[in-house]
Amino acid sequence: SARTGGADYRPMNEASLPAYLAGIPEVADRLGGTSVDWTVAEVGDGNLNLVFIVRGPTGVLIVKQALPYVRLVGDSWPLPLDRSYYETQALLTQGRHAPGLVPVVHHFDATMALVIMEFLTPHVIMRKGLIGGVEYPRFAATLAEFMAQTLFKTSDLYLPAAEKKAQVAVFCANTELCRITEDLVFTDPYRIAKLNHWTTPQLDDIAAEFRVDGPLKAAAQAMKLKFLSQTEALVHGDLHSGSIMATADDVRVIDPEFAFFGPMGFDVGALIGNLILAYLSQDGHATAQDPRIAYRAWILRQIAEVWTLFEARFIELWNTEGKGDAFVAELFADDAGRAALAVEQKAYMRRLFEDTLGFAGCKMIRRILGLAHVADFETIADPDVRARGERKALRLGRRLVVDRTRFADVDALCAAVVEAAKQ
Ligand code: SR1
Ligand code: MG
Repeated sequence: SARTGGADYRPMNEASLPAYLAGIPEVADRLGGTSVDWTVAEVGDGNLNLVFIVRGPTGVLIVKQALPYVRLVGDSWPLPLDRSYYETQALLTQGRHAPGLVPVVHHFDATMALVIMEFLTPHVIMRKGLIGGVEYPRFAATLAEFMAQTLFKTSDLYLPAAEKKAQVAVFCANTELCRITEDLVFTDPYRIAKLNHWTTPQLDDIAAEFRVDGPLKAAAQAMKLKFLSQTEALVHGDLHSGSIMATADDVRVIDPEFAFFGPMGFDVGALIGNLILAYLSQDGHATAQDPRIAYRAWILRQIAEVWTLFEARFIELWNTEGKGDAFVAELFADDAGRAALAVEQKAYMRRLFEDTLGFAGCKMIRRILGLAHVADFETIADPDVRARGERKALRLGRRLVVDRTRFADVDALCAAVVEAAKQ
């Protein structure tokens, strides 16, 4: 790797980490005591990295270290350690634009491809909460704010051209992580691929159908072209419910190792697509005591609110802080200019909404037919219930990708989710 690793890189373990951390004074100070007082637990359950919780007498920290391969698959799939650098850069940029909405970075070690950050407690991964039927009152407002701030303020609507180009340059070599998305999200689900799998033969027919579905394959590749070519803003790159940690009154976005300058709709679509997966999997988590009727309605409201609040905040930022080299503010200072700008803004948000739907559909399909699945469905023990939900998600995902320009608004999207669930 160009930015990380080297001869001294070694993967940490629970036994070796304390001695290493003792050599970083500001970290040792936060933990308090000495290394013998610290307890370490490796808790990583993601697809790529090691994650440790380190507890000391006066502090608790998260240590996240990149492995030189994909943890989910093993060392047969090498992966650059540089993702740790990109994650750190993204956390710092997001933290500047959306303070308090991402974990604070305390230390980055390029050689060890390791970042030490704030331990969030008593937060839980939101996907687990969605499976458990937990409502998060701050979710929609926080994610709308996070996306509006981070996407708007890394775009040409806010940044001077030279600064935007300099930032693009920082992230432009996160190519291997982008490559994972390019293959796993946009291509593999539509062909026979070694890593594809699904959890029941009940999906064999629909998987085969998708592999010969010309309109779907063309539309998914059109979304892939946007992903490849639109350098719109610094996107998180993996903004699903497993990248969010929440409590009743605090919501944070974690894990931006897939960050790069790409289409804004990729983040908004990932989020909404994963909310739809949560909605369509509720049959598998309902019980006689809790049929999840009210909870489904809550998820649906989050889909509508995330989009509505995001759209309103983005336009507000554009009107109040639109000082970038695109849509030079000076040109729109009079009444006629303001009216013309409002028309352009409406068209911009409409295009972003359509991108959001297309990316949401791609993300839903890949989580059922591709390599990396989601616990929302994987934890449903009954294969019939699971397959029924997954089929609904696949059918709706297809509709979002192929018919993304036909949805009038977010209410039409919500209506389609309700309709899909009934089928
Ligand atoms: C090989 S990595 C598989 C997936 O895990 C991450 O969370 C990303 O979504 C990636 O596509
Ligand atoms: Mg992740």
